[in-house]
Formats: sequence, structure tokens, C-alpha cells
Amino acid sequence: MKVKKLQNLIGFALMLVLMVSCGGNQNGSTGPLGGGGAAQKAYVAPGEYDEFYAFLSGGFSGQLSVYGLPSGRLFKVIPVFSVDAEKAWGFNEETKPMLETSHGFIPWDDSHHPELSQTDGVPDGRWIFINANNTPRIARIDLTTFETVEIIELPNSGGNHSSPFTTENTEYVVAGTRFSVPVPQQEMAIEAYAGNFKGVLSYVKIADDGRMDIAFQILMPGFNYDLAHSGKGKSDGWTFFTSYNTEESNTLLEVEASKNDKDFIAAVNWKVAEQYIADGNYEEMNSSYLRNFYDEHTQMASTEKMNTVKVLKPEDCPGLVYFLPCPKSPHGVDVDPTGEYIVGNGKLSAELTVHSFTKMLAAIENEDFDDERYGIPVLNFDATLAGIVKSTGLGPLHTEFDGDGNAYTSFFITSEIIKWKVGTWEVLDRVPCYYSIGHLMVPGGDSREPWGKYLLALNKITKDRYLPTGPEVNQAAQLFDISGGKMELILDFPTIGEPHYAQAIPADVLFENSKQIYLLEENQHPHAVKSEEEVKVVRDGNVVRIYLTTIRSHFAPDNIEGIKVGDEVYFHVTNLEQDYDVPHGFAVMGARNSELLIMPGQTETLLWKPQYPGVIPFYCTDFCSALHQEMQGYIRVSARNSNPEIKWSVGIDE
Ligand code: RUQ
Ligand code: CUA
Repeated sequence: MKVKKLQNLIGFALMLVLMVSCGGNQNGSTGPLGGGGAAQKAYVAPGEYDEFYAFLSGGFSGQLSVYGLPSGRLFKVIPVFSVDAEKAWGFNEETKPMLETSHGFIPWDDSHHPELSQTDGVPDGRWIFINANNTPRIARIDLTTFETVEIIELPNSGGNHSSPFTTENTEYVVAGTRFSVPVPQQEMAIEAYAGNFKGVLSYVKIADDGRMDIAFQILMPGFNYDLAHSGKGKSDGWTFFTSYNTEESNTLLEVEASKNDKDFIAAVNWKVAEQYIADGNYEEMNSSYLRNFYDEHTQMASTEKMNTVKVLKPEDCPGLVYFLPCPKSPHGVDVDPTGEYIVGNGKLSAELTVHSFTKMLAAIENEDFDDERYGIPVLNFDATLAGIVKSTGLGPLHTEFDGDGNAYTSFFITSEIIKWKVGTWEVLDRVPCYYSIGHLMVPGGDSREPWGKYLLALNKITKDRYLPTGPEVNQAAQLFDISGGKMELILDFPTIGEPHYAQAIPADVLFENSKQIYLLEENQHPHAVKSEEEVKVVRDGNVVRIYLTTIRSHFAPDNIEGIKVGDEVYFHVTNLEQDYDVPHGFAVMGARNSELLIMPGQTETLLWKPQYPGVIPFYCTDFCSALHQEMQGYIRVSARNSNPEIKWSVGIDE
């Protein structure tokens, strides 16, 4: 009866949507409330799937969130660089090593730019990479499990911002430092910056199985390396990094780093770099950094300490790096799908400067150099210029492309997106953003074959868009339909943290490969138990290991005795379920870390130190069945100096 009524209601709502959309608003959304036509374009009916997965960085949340497009529905928050009590990320014994660095355990970071792995310049759905800006690292997320499986630290970097942009076949992801620092690190007067601080560009090799390794670093002048993109097609083999503060100032950068009329895009030929490395023309530098890897079979993360990196110095490596002059303090650098055009977005100018790759090669060939900085040739500006987009927008930041020869550039200061034609540089359309757009994203928009169709604006300021929630308001994303030539706003949705960049991929690329359970027979966790017969409690000095299992709706064992104050108790919990979407949780009173959330076939471990004698309950936190509330147990804790017998049980012996 009730179900029927609900269906009728949905039907009625649908009719209303259709009626409104067929109504007068032919141009779709115009006003801040949007029109019916627009609503229909973002509408994904209950039970239907979205067309795209979108991955939005969390910025200062350190995480990565997964949304559906065009609905804007949130599917998952993937913990990456910040501890997450919901999923025990950084709290359970299995994942603690993932957040280890050479500075110690770091529970937070600022992650900006997700980047999908590519094959032939097209996102392939194997992995997504993301940078940590503050304590320089790159993470790799496996897109079968949507879990972080590897984090590598970047030595000699002062802030990993221009990262982790991939090469056309995911040979490398790059990592340029935002802040230059003394390399190797050493104490020095801050005012000795110019000439003494260096900026490293790291090339992280990606193996066929995804494992990351620093192949080499390039020791660049002490500028700030802001963003990057690799070449594609004809420009495959090159990476382009924007830089600012080519003045090499160490104070009041808003003034001091805005003096030069032009800064640079550094064009790095990584194939030439590979040759220098192969020929042994590099310096091996002592630099320690950690590599953390989560093994899906043992379900444990481990940390490996590395001690050296191979370093290339541009002044000793002709042909490795060239500087393309670019108007004042550029931010994003974006390469069009053909690989011919390199767009530099001078954030303090109104114009977009587009360089030609073909002209760049000719200028290099003709040695058409204007200058040299620290042994790096500065190419003649006019010799490499393809064209200028005279947009009249202010503060261009980032550019994405559709599959039809158009580009879309975000303008922070004038808070708008401008669509322009690649090759003719004419402005085709412009729309306002609410408010102050940073990055923008078209599905596949930085690849060789953009899927187009939608454009997502990632805005910095929300102001009056949503119901107020005190001084802190969420950042706002805005979705545009770009299939009709004009950009049409179809949806606003709030985001988590501060998304900078995002990526999207058609749902069917990932859908089939998404893992549903971990096979119990493949679980090689050293403390897994595969059945209730195997459960046990083992004391070794003051370390007690409790091997537990979960299945709807009980723990085995659920009565445990023989624990003492002062013990270090490890709960090794294996979820015996082999059905999709049946995790169990585990929480114990007084635990100073978090809950566990254990997927079917998985084992996770919680450390607990009982503080006083008593009987302490534990329970399942994830509503797993009608009798979820009955899923609980007790631990008897005896006094420190007592000698209790270890006992465990489940159920009553007849
Ligand atoms: S950066 S918009 Cu990392 Cu452009 Cu933020
Ligand atoms: Cu298991 Cu609730």
C-alpha cells in the first residue's frame, strides 16, 4: 500500500518535471534558480545510473571525492592523505604505514590535482593519481577498489603543486615544486634565496602494475613551479611547467614576484632526460624518502625507505629544458588535444598566450634565443607565439578542451568561463560562475580525445548559493551542458573540502571492473582466520591478539576473558561474508583510534589498551541486518597484577 503511494508520487513529480521542461523556457536555465529544461538535463531518475564518474580533489581535506555526472550525487569519499575515522584510514594497523613520511606520521595534507592514468593519451580507468601539496607526496588510487594503494614521498621538493600530471602512456607522472628551497636542505639565510635556492621537477616512473618510483629529478633555478601538463601526439615526450617568481624574491611576493613582465613556461624534453640517465650523465644525490605500498593480498601496507635520487642539472644537459616567455605570473598550462597548442594562463593579464609546439621546435632548431637563465635558453617570445585570445576576461587560470576544437578558460577575477576557438582564437561564448571559479573540467578535457558534453566549474566562493551554515560554507560546483554550442548551467552542487582540479571518465569504463568482495580464500593477511573454528585469543607477554570473525549477526568469539590492564590488545577482525555490500563494523569502548569497517573477505586490526578493570562492550557499527543491534560482545578486563586465565567463547555449550 505504502510502496504504491510512493510510486504514484514519483510519477507525479516526474510529470511535473516534464511539464515544466516543455514549458516556456526555451533557452534552458538563465536565472539563478535554473529552468525546467536545465533540471531535466541533470536529472537521473531514482535507480538509474549516471553517465560519468567524476573525481574531485578535496583540497585541504586531503581526500578525493567521487560524484556522478550529471546528477552531482556523491558516491564515495576516498581517504588519501588525511586520516579518516569512518574507514579507519590511518587508524587501523593495516593502513598506518601509508601516512608515514621521512618527517614521521603525517595525518593530513592538501591535495589539489587528481589525474587519471592514460593509454595513448586517453584516460583508461586503471588508476587515479593525486598530489599532496604540503608534505610533498603522490598517491595512487586503484579504480577497481577505489582505495589508495600507494603513496610515494618526493624528496628535495618544497611543496608539490605542479603534480601529478601524466604523460601520454602513463610512463611518468610529474611533480614540480611550488616553493624553491635549499637542495639539499640546509640552514641558510633566507635572504640568500636568489641563486641559492633550487626548484626540483621530479619524474615518477609508473610501472606496468602501477608501482611508483622516482626515475630522476631536474634541479631547476629557484622559481615557483606552479602547474604542468604533458605534451600529446606530436608533443609527446615533453612536459610544460609554468613558473612564477622568476624574480627569485623571498618576501612580499604579491609585489616582488609581479615585477617581471614575463615569467616562463619550462619545456622539458623527458626523452632527452632518459638518454642522459641511460648514458650515466647524472649525479646520484643522497636524499631519503619513503614509499608506502598497500598489498591487496596480505591487506597490509608496508614502508620502504629509499636513500638516493638521480639528479640532472640543466646547465650540464643541453637540449633538456627551454624557457618559453609567458605574460606575468602564469598559473595553469594546458595542451590542446592535438598537442600543437600550449596555453599559458597569465593570471594577472587579460590575455591568453598560446604557444605553438611546431614553432617552438623551429625556434630551438634556429637557436632563436633572447636570453639565458642559469644555462637554460630563453626562446624568443614572438618566435613561438601561435596566437592570443583577447578575451576581456580577467585572471585566467585554467583551460580545458572539448572534442570539437573548442577551449574553455576559467577567469577568477571576472568570475566567468570563456569559450574560444582553438586556432582562430575568437571568443565564442561566456557565462558567469557563482562565484570566483578556480579550475574547470570537461570529461577527458586534458586528454587527446575529450568526451565533452559537460563542463564542471569548481568555484571558490559560495556566498548566497545555499542555505547558510554558519561562517563556514561549502565550496560550490556548477555543471554546464556544453553539447549545444552554448554553455548552459544545469546544476549546482556542494563539494567536500576545496576541490581544485577534477577528472571524469565514462561510467562504463570503470563499472565492469569495480570489485564487489575480497575473496576469503585469497586473503593472505597474516592474522586472518577463515572460519569460526579457527578463532582464538593468544597472549605473548603483554601483547594479546584476539582473532575474531564477523558474520550476520554475531562476532566469534563474543565473550572474552583474561585481558589485563596494561595489555596491548590487537583485535584482528575478519569479515567472513562473501556477499556484495555487507561490511561489518567493529568498535570497542575507550579505543583511542577509530572504528573498523571491514569489507567482505577482509581482515582489519584495531589496537586497544584497556585502562581499568571491568567488563567492556564491543559492537558492530554498520547496520548489517535486522539483528544488527544484537551484534555485540564483552571483554572482561582484570587488574594489572592479576593472573586471569585466557578464555573465549560464543554461544552456550549444551
Ligand atoms: S590550482 S584552482 Cu592547485 Cu589552480 Cu587550485
Ligand atoms: Cu554487523 Cu551490524
